[in-house]
Amino acid sequence: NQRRRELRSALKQGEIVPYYQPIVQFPDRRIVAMEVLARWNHPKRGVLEPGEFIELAEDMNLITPLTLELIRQVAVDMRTWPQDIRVSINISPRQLQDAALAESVIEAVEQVGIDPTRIEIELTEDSILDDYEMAKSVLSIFRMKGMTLALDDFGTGYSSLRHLQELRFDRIKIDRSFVKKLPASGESLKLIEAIMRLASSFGMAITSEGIERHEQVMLIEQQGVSSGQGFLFGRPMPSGAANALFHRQM
Ligand code: G
Ligand code: G
Ligand code: G
Ligand code: NA
Ligand code: MN
Repeated sequence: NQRRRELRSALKQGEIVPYYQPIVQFPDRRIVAMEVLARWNHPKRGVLEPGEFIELAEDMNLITPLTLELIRQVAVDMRTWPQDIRVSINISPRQLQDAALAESVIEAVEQVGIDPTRIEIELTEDSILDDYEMAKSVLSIFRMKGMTLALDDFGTGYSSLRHLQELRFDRIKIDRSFVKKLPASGESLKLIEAIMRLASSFGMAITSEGIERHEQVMLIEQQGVSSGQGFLFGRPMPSGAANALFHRQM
């Protein structure tokens, strides 16, 4: 149908672009990384969010070409960023079920010359469940290249503690639903505390998503969370705005 044709041509025309959301470290709130979030610069409908096209791209087997296209653009953008800034890239469940797809991501990274240790791969809990053994081996391919692994939206999915330990994630990203209820909710704070203890006993860092208020930062910092992301620090922005941000920080 028409949506499919449009998406296919959008990818060819360079209408799919990376937006960047800052990730800051605590306590100094310096930007240490950017999460890459896909956007569709639609000629008629304006800037479309992933909810409108990622699933379609998955259905059409276009998610890997889309990821590779983003990586190419990210590589160009990173050339003008400070050397120590890292990026976080989202990978779909389907991309974890096929070793060839992981290899092609790695190939793209090598081709464009990004240092793989500057890349973190973000995946959701559910993405490891379809074929756990396959997911495990695909993740080890990324790890061998020096990329780090983050478990996204933690606390909302179904992964078991055994998976968490076996897959050796470098980082857990606390889902924004936990942070949203702070500072009012003591229950949310307890959950964050528990996740924090779990992560540190497994040697994983924690990044909190969805930070919108200063009061939330203070509570989260007290828990020992090492970095955070949210509208308080910056919304997802196009590459020009990201560049300007680094210019100010330097
Ligand atoms: O960008 P937004 O802020 O609306 O992101 C919504 C969701 O879309 C995120 O949770 C993220 O997991 C997903 N997403 C964004 N960009 C990509 C991408 O390049 N690949 C995949 N697989 N998912 C993405
Ligand atoms: O939080 P941790 O101590 O693991 O951070 C290790 C390094 O990774 C930091 O020096 C910083 O450069 C980077 N970092 C911190 N948080 C994030 C994050 O959420 N995503 C990515 N890609 N890198 C991060
Ligand atoms: O799901 P994933 O963690 O990959 O998500 C990034 C999504 O979260 C994007 O859609 C982004 O716009 C959104 N997001 C990032 N920071 C905030 C925030 O502080 N508040 C809310 N409500 N959404 C946020
Ligand atoms: Na994500
Ligand atoms: Mn994320």
